[in-house]
Amino acid sequence: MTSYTVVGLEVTNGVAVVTLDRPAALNALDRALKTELLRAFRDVGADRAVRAVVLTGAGRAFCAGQDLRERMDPAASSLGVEVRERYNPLILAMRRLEKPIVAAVNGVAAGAGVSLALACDLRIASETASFVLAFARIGLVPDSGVSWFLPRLVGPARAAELLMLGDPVAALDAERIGLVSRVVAGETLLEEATGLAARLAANAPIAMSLTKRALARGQEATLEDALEYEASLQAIAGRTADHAEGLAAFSEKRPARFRGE
Ligand code: T3D
Repeated sequence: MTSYTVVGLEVTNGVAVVTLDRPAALNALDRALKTELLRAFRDVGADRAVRAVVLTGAGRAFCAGQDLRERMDPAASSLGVEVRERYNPLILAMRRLEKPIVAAVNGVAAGAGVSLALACDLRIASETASFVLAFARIGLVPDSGVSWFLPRLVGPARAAELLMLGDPVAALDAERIGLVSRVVAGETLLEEATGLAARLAANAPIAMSLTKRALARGQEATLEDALEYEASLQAIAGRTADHAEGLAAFSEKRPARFRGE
């Protein structure tokens, strides 16, 4: 794997922990962080030893969104360029990563920081986490996929309220409205997230990857299309050695040992 300056990347037992590491700026996304984060997702995608990923932030925040100091630099690229060339590829890389990603939201997530959390497959948060759809507060519109992810998670009316008012959503409220699936004590967040990722890593990798595709397609498809797509993916999964291993483990009453084949 390549080296990083503002991203931490550690792989243990099939789980990669990717850490946004600019704590003094609440892990705000400057050019370097966006570039390294994209590279990190490409690196973990290419590493066969990695079977699940945890995304978290260093220090007291998850991610404060776009680095506003960088945005105020007169030499900063225009917003349209920045979103198209930096944010969109990052969000797509996360969605297309053929491995599950767990967001461990350790503190405040704002603006595009919320987008990063929403682009993950599962989200757990510490009691101190909060979500601020900060775009309207600074005269901007939702970007980095928020307008796509948020209504699907919390419903269109609540999404409109969160995006238009920008009020912070505390962790327990985020759990209540379906923004995160679980809230845990801050001290145990990383352990809980890596534990969850370890369970995902122990599953059959091809089935996990195809499940991610099925869920993505299901957001858009008609029932007929979704049924057909499921059938085509099941045909692929059914031919894997891991499916044979799953059946063998069932009949031998032992845990399956999936190898990604
Ligand atoms: O390219 C583009 O612009 C397009 C993309 C846009 C997508 C977006 O993400 S738009 C949304 C950008 N983010 C925000 O508007 C959030 C701004 N930050 C805040 O509202 C607050 O900082 C938080 C609610 C996140 C946290 O509040 P609090 O009170 O816990 O912390 P704080 O004191 O405000 O911040 C602590 C430090 O982090 C502070 O630095 P200092 O004074 O100690 O040197 C603050 O300036 C810095 N910081 C916080 N957020 C950002 C940031 N620095 C740069 N960029 C930030 N986004």
